[in-house]
Amino acid sequence: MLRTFAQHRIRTVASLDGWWDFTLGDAKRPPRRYDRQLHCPATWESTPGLENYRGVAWYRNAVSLDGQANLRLLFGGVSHTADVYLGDAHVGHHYDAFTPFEVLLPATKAGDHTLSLRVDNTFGDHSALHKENDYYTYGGITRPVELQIVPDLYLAAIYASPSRRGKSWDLELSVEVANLSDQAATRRVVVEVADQIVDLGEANVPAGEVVAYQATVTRLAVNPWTMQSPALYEVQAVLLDGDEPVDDLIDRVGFREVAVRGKKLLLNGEPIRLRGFNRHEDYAQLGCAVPKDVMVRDLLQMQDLGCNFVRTCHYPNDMRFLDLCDEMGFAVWEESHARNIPFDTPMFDEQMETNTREMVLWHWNHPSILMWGCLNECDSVTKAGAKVHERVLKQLKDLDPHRPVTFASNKDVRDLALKHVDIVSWNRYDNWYGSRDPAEALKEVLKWLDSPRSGGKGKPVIMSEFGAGAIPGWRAPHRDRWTEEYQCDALDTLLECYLHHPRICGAAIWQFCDVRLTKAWWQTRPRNMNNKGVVDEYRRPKLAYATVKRKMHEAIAKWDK
Ligand code: ADA
Repeated sequence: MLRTFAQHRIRTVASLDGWWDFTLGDAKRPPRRYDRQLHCPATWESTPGLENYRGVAWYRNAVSLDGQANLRLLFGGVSHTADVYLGDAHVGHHYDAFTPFEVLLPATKAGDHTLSLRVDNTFGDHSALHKENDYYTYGGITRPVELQIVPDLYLAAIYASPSRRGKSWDLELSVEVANLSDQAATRRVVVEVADQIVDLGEANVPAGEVVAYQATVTRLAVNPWTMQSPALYEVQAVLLDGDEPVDDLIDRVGFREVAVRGKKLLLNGEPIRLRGFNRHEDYAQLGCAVPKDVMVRDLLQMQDLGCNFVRTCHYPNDMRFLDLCDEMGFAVWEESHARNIPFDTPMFDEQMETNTREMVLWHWNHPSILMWGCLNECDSVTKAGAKVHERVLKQLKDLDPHRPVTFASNKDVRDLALKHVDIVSWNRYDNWYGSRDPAEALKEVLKWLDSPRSGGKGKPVIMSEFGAGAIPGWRAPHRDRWTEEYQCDALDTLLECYLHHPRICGAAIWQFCDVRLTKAWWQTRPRNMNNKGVVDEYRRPKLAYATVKRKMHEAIAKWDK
C-alpha cells in the first residue's frame, strides 16, 4: 500500500509489490528475455552485484483481467525515470524518484497483459534534479505500486483544507471526479467527515474530463491536530449511481492551522518552537527504499531524543512517512527536489515546476506538513537566481495559500531572495567548515537580517541545517574533527545557541543518519558517506545521541512548560 491506511473500501485495489521480472539493458522497447527477478519495492543497488549500477533496467509483471476494465496504476516512486508499457504500447512517463504518479489505461481488454517499466537512474542533460550529489540517486521501483480498477467516472482526488473558527473548525472540500469514457455522465458525490454527511450534489462530467466539486462544512466540533495530540479524521468520498455506491476514496485530515505572525510560527494560534532533524530517505543496504518499519523506528528515535520536527531534505518523501508524521504529531518541512543544483540545465524549468506541483497536490492533506520548502542552497545571490526563487516560491504559494514557504539558504548576508519567503531559513556550519563561534556568527547575521535591506526583516527564523561529521566508532582523546567526541562538542554548542535563542523558532540538525553519496564526493566524505548523522546508516547511535537528547530535553523543560 502507498499509505499507512486503506484508501478504498469499494474500489478494487491490488498490490503489485513482490517479484517482478528484471533485466539490465537500455533497450528502447520492452525486451522479451528477463534474466532474474527482483522483489519490489527495492533499490536495485540492494541486489548483490548491482551495488554500483548506474544505468537502465527493465521490469515486467503480468496483469490478467476477467473482463474489460479501466485500469489505474499508482506508483509511489520509481527512481529516477520511468517509462511504462502495456504490451508494446508506451502508456506512461514520469521523471523524479520522489513523487507519486498514476498511469490510466481505460477500456483495457479482458485477458492476459504484460506490464513493463523501463527505469533509468543515469545523470545527464535529461535529469536536472537527480545529479552527482551529497546523497545517492538509487535505481528501481523503490516505493509501493498499486493496480486499481475504476469505473468510467471515478474519484480522482480529495483536497481538504481546515480553518479555525474560534473553538470550532470549518473544512473546505474539493473533490475531483474524472470521466474516462467518451460520453458525458452524471453521478452524485457525497462526503463523510467527522460524522457529517456532505452532499456535493450531481457531478455531470464531460467525456474525458476531470471536474472539481467544492463544499465547505462549517462549525465542526472536532479535536484539533496538535503535536501533543495529533487527532486525525477520515474523509471518505463516495460516488453514487442512483443509490448505489460505485466508487470511493478515503483520505485523512487533521484540523490544524499554521500561520506566521511577526517573528513567530503559529500552530492553531499558538507560537511553536520546532526542534529536530534533517532526514534523508536512506537505510544501509536498502538505500532509498526505506521499509515502513524503519520509518517508524526513525521517528521513535527522534521522539526519544525529544524532537518534534523533521525536514525532508531534499525532496518529497514517501507518503507512508508523512502518514506516520501525521499519526505521531511531528511537524514536517517538506521540500521539492533540489540540492545545490544549477538553474541553467536544459530540463530544470520543466522538472522543477512538475516536481513542485506534484509534491503539493499529492501531499496536500497531511496535517504534519507545516511549511513548503524548495531550492536548497541554490543560487539566491544573483538577480537571475533570486528570480528563480521568486518563481518557485510563488508557485508554492499559488498552489497552496494555507502553508508558509521557505528555502534553506547558505548565502548569509549575500542573499537576494529573502523577500519572497514567509520564514527565513539558514544552513550554517560555523564550527565545522569554519571555526567561528556560532553565537557570534548568528548575532552578526541577525543584525543584517533585521535591517531593511535584507528582505527578511521581522520574519521567523529557522536554523535549517547545522552539525558536524563523526565517523562511526572513531573516538580519540584529541576530540578533533571526524571524531565522535568532536560531534558531541559541536552539537552541544550549536544546540545551546539555537534551541534557546528567542529569535529562532526552529532548529534542524544536519543530519539524522549517515547516508551514501555519489562517487564524485569521495574526497571530502570518508566512507563515501555523509557522516554527519547522529546515528549511523544502521541507526546505531553515535556518542552525540546522548548530547542531543540532553539538549533537546533541556529545551523542552524551558519552552514547553
Ligand atoms: C549542505 C547541504 C546538505 C549537506 C551539508 C553537508 O548544507 O544542504 O545536503 O550536503 O551541506 O553535509 O555539508
